[in-house]
Amino acid sequence: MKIRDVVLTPVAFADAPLLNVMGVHEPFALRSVVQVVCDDGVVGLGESYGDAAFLGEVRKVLPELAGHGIFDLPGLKRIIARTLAGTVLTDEHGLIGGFSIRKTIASVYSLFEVACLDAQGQFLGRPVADLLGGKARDAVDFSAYLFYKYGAHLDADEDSWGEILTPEALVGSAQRMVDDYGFRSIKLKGGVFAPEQEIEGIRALASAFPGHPLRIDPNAAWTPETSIRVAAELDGVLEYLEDPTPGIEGMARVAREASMPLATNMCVVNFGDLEPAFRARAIGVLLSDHHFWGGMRDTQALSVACESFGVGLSMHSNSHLGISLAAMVHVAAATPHLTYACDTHWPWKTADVIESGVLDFVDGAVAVPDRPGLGITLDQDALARAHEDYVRCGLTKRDDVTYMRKYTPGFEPNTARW
Ligand code: GKR
Ligand code: MG
Repeated sequence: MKIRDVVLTPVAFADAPLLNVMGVHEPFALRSVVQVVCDDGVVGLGESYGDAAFLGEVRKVLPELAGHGIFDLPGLKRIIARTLAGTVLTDEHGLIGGFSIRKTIASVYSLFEVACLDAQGQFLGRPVADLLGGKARDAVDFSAYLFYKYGAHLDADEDSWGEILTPEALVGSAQRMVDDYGFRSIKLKGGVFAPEQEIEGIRALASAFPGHPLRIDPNAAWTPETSIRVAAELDGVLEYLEDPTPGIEGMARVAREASMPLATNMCVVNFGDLEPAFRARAIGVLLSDHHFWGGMRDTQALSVACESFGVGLSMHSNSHLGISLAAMVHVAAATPHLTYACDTHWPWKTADVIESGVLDFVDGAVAVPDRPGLGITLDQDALARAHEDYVRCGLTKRDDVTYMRKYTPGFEPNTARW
């Protein structure tokens, strides 16, 4: 089973004007889709970032892959490491931590690892979760991912969610997500308003949804002092407090005072960060993400490291489509030490590139597809439409800051600003 060809398709899909510490989501989110075509006609699928810098790295690797065996994943990693030697990929949205050669290689490798595992599974007639050691659970729990948001994009009509800027509107959006998907855990993306206002939002959610575990993630918008104060005010209310402040040292300072565990997808973003973070007892929960932690098997390795040091595991999300969701579900299912419901941006999108009906949410969870590979089918017409949207929208990178300045001239993103 060798790779005959790899087709890379940049795509865009409509996104809502969701607010975060860096600004506001643009009208389209960018992704990349790869089809790894094998010599017997099997096609493995992968999905990842779609910004020009990432696509540029992926394109360097493409000519090196023809003839490579899909079961030789260490060899695949060597090809990618050799081809990308010296490159440090930087995203500009600043929401998933620092940059390194290791993270660049891990991100590009992950895209192809997922596609090769999908192809392996189709060849063997087994779901990817089986190739990863088997299911530790039949369905994977996800959280309701709430955002403050504007009612409409610039020059556009109001979307179906409307404006979400008040505690009442937050509760309304949570109700819609809980009704439509059955989520239990609820996460609020913070770092948008002064902490007092966001505390009020969390309190409103706590009284509207008793018994639902709650989290807030301001993407390091607060100083350690503010974070300690917020942690005290939300004592007994949060299941975890995600990235309140920048850096391992700052997080460790907050962790010493906070009653709830601190979680991160910003200050621990590759294996080299584990030792300093664990030594400093900076975090109680790590948000894994196969897209930048080196794929599905390295995510499992990460989970073992976390378990060994008494650290819980959750899962980070960025705006994504169905291929990524399928990969998230398979790896989450095959990772015994996964201690919290995973994040997903799923409810915010209105289109996809895969055929529907496989990844449905029931009681907040997605059942692991039992078909071979990832268990999903690419919809070629939908892929073509998403590629046309990519070309038409003209975006080449995620830039929440510049878009925010069109709503609020002079807006300056700044972590630890409160
Ligand atoms: O979609 O705006 C967003 C999120 O803020 C995302 O970019 C983050 O990476 O969800 C992420 C997080 O947990 O930090
Ligand atoms: Mg986060």
